[in-house]
Amino acid sequence: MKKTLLTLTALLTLAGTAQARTWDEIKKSGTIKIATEGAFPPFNVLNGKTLGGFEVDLANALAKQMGLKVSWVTAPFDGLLIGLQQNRYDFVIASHGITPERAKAVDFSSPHYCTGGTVVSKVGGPKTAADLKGKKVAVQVGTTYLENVQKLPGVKAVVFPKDTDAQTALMMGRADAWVGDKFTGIDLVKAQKGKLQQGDMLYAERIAMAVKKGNSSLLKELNAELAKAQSNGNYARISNAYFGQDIRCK
Ligand code: LYS
Repeated sequence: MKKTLLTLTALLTLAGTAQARTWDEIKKSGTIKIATEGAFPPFNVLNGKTLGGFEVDLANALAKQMGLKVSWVTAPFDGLLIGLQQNRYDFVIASHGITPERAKAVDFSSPHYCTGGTVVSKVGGPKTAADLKGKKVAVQVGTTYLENVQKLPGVKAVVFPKDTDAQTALMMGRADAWVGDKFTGIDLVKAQKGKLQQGDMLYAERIAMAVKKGNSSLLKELNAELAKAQSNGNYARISNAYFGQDIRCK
C-alpha cells in the first residue's frame, strides 16, 4: 500500500514538473490545445458537440491569426487550472478573473475582457451587498463570486458545480439571490422576462487567459495575437456579436 502511494506521488510530481510546450513546439506541431469549461454562456458553451461562445470564437480567431488548428478540451471549471499544471493543454480561456491567489499557480495573459460580479434576484428581492445579509446566495464553486460572497458578513453561500445550476436554484426559490457575471446576469434577466432584477455590481474583475507558470514564450505570443485582434477588428466583431458592445478593458 505504502509503495503504491509513493508511486502515485512520484507520478504527480513528474506531471507537475514536466515542461509545458513552448511556442516553438506548438507552432511546429500545427495544432494548439485549448481548454475551456463549456458551461458558461455566453462566454463558452458546449451545445451537443458544438462549442461556441465569445471566448471560443475569440480563441479560434487568435489561433487562425497564428496559422494553427485548434484542439478543444472541456473540463469542469474548478479543474481547469490543475489540468494546465499537468500539461493536458497549452492554455485555458474560461473567464478566469485575475486574482493574486490564481496568479501564484499560473501565468495570466493581458485581460481579454473586463467585467464584474453582480447580484440578480427575483423582483422585490435583495439588490445590494447590504440587502444580502442573512440571505442565501447561489454561486458556482471555485469562482471569484464565491470568494467575494464569503467576504460579506452574515451571507450564506449555497455552492453549485456549474453557474447554470446556481441560476436554477434562484429560479426554484432555493436561494434568495444569485451572484455571477454582469453580462450573464443581463442575459438571465432578459430570458426570465419580468421575473428577475439585476442589482448592484459587487466588485470589478479583469478576465484573462492562463498558461502554465513559466511558459513565457506562449504568453508572449498570446498577448501579441490578442493585441493584434484588438486592432484589426476581429475582437470588436466577435464582442459585438455576443454583447452588442465592445467588452475589452478600457
Ligand atoms: N469570473 C469568475 C471567476 O473568475 C467566473 C468564471 C467562470 C465561471 N463559470 O471565477
